Amino acid sequence: MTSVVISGTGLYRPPHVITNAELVEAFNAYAALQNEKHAAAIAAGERAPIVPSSVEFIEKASGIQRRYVIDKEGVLDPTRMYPRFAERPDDQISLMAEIGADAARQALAAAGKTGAQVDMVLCAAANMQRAYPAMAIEIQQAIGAGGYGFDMNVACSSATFALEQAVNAVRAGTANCVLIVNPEITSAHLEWRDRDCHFIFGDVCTALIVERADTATSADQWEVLGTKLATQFSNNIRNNFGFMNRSEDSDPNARDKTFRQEGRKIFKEVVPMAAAHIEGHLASLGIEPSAVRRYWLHQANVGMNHLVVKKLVGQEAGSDVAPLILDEYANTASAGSIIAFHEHHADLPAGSLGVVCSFGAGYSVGSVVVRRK
Ligand code: CO8
Repeated sequence: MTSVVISGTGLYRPPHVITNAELVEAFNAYAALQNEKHAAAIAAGERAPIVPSSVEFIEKASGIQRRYVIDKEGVLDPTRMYPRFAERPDDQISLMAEIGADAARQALAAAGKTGAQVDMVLCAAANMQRAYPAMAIEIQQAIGAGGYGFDMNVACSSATFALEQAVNAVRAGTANCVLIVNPEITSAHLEWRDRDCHFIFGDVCTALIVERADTATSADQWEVLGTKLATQFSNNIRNNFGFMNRSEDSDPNARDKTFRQEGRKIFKEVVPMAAAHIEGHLASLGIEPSAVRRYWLHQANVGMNHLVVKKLVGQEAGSDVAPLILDEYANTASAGSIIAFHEHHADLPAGSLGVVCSFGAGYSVGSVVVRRK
């Protein structure tokens, strides 16, 4: 079987940071404005007041300290509470493709490849800017790649699901060098006016180069030993935004047209699902969970990651075993586990085993077992 490696990674980090203190200040200003506007209805008991948010809650419940965003001003404007992006003409590169191409160029440089050597581009993310033409094809053009490209969406598991498609394509000989990008502009589909989830997400874009081991020249190669994907239907993470909204005569600004979740239920259901998935995948490869040097896990909640690793290795594992990037980046949907891999793999010696694992909406779980060459 053709040996396949991850030979380069890239990371686009947006220019603006929002701290929890700034976020809570904006949310509480929004709440005060709304409560003032609806004071009569609130006094009459017809409407519940908006309860303020708190930095302490956010840090204790999630582990998130701050997040990067492409536009800060719109998000923190209490009369707006979502980012402001200028509409671009059709002859200008789209925002998703622009940050995708930026991360892609970094991954190409790390892998020692040119855009022209890429023959498959996967744009894998939790939301797409438009239906068509595919952002992947726009990125293909921007970097001068050949072959073909397409967009794919498996929410927070988009990157690991794309990794399996890339590995299979290289093994089957339908591609030699695959670029995966995960442009996650979560700020555009997060409901910043909802206290239960306004702190959760951040913007970012990651990129990976996946290629035949016999063509790879990078000093930093990770052989893919196996990939395993699973899905199981759940309504606990949902977004009803879609192309049929107009025909349904539904309100485009209704709460269900942005991200919403049942955070407690997800926590309870997804932790055992992810741990069992990883354990089963490792067992199929004859690997004990304790033999894995590093777990690069999906970054949604610090407690979730601690519990997944504890179920696997039977003890509290520190950040050396399962690095956290959540404190700095928040949840970046499909990019989270890839940021963890990008930032925390260089110190490991040849032969080290690692697992990249995502879990999220669908539900979906994807794991990729790798070994440093
Ligand atoms: N400030 C102060 N208090 C608050 C706040 C706040 N901001 N929010 C809630 N509270 C209060 C609640 O009102 C509640 O009060 P009470 O006990 O009086 O009723 C109390 O705090 C506890 O609330 P919760 O039970 O909701 O709090 P939790 O401890 O469960 O923490 C979390 C909430 C952090 C959301 C936690 O449940 C969690 O992280 N769960 C897992 C979430 C997760 O993994 N989600 C995955 C979603 S992402 C994904 O898969 C990708 C989707 C596609 C991307 C979309 C991009 C936009």
